[in-house]
Amino acid sequence: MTLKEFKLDLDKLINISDQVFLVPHLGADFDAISSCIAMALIVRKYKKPFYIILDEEPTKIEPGVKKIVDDICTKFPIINMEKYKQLSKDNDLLIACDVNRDYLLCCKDYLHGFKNIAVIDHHEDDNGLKTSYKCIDVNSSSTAELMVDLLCMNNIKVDSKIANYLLAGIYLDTNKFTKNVSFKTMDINSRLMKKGASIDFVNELFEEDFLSDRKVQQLVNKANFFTYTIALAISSDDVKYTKEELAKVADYLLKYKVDAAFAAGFIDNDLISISARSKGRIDVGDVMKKLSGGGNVYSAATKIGNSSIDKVGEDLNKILMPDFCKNLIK
Ligand SMILES: [Mn+2]
Repeated sequence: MTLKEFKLDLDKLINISDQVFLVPHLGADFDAISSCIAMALIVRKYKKPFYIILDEEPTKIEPGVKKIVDDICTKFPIINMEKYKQLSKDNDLLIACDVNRDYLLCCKDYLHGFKNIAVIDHHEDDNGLKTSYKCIDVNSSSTAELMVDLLCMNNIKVDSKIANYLLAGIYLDTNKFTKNVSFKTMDINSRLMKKGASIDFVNELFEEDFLSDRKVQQLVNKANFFTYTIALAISSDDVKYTKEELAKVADYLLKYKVDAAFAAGFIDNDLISISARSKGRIDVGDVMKKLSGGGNVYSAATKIGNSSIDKVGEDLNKILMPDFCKNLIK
């Protein structure tokens, strides 16, 4: 549905609900958290109780996101799942921001407890969240971009802080305005900057941790440009990465003359993750689907349990190898 239709539905849904819960995807990033905050501003207009559910260990939250959370927690109620279970009633509305897959929600086992569910997102719809109240725009750079429009439709003005958070969301999902950027994105950026958002502030949120960045660059060094258009970085068995670090490796590799980049490494004992990025000519979402993951043309990922790095590298190689090469090898 269009954003306008979604706004009308949201009007109705918030009005008929007793309380509203807002939830970002697991491993909340700038786009997800800023979208929740913007949505909270909209819900607040209706004078309904609302809560942002963030069920993550403080140490596991991305440092920049943690800064935002620490900053807003006095103004916006942020709760964990324990608290949600105490607060939950019959007539609750859940709004999922920057996510449309049930397994990416901390409340995935409690979805039956919500009277209604609404979704605003820019990721490909995989119908994981069963609801007809969905606004999914895969052409939008980010959910933050959609939220700025939705705030405007609701006549809600944001202060410079929240404008900065939304700009950080767009900055992240466009890999610093290098992909997925349309004139619309730039228009929204300009509107946020008019409200006081600044790239300096956003850059500070993006400051890298030295050790983590060294790890990222070490894996970048291992990248193998095994065809003319694809870069593939496979980590060794003894280093553990975060999903975000693998995403940074893939993002970084896109600066070279490649169409797509993949980074694979352990993110936990017995759990390997692959992060995939593309400039648009190769559909990495399609590639990741073949390894039970998902995503869109530009950005995708998967997790693989009980395997080895070598095996994952081989599988990925097989999928990526052009068919005429496969025939030669046979
Ligand atoms: Mn996003």
